[in-house]
Amino acid sequence: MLKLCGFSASNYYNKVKLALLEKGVPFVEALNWVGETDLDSTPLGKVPYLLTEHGPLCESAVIMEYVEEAYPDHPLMPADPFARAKVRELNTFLELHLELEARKLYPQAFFGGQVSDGVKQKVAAQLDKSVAAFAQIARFAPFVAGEQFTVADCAAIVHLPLVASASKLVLGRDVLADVPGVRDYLKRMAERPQVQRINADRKANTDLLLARARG
Ligand SMILES: N[C@@H](CCC(=O)N[C@@H](CS)C(=O)NCC(=O)O)C(=O)O
Repeated sequence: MLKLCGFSASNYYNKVKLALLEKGVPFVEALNWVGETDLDSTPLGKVPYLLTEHGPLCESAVIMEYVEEAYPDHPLMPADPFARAKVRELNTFLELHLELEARKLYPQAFFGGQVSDGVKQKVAAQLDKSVAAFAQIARFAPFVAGEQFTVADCAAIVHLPLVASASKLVLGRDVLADVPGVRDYLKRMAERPQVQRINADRKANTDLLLARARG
């Protein structure tokens, strides 16, 4: 049985967990906080990582591809090569250009730290560009890449709320507020039972994380 390691407050962990739930792939979870990971399985100490019958895998994009190939039922990728590429394109925008940029704000947004004014200015400028570009390619019709629920939805559902809240908390404005369709999309996705499970686990695990941080 697959074992997903990490913690449910992590958006990258939740992206993989959502894919497993949506596909109906059986798995168990192991709670491993940052700093308590098995470095033979995840050499950079990042979560999530996945223990398979063949050995460990880390990096969520790689794990997503493995799960998709090893468990082809309930596909989260279109069959057509070009449509598959468009899903990967959206995924890259979501992770490289939006989430990784917004992540620079997380220390102040969520962990009681401070981000310098210089960093804030640079992140704001980059996010404005990236959000406009993302808005150009996102479909929300009804899913982020079009008619099919895909791996890009797994990414959008976990990353977009963080981009919105981190920017609102640190920059004073939600950089996604003017993207047409995004709010309704997230509301629609939040009605999916699998997303409800992710969100309930995330809230419970975030309480634990904050209690640990307080000592
Ligand atoms: N590129 C990695 C990013 C995962 C990641 O950044 N996870 C965070 C938790 S949300 C983490 O483990 N942070 C600890 C660290 O970077 O040392 C992936 O896609 O799996």
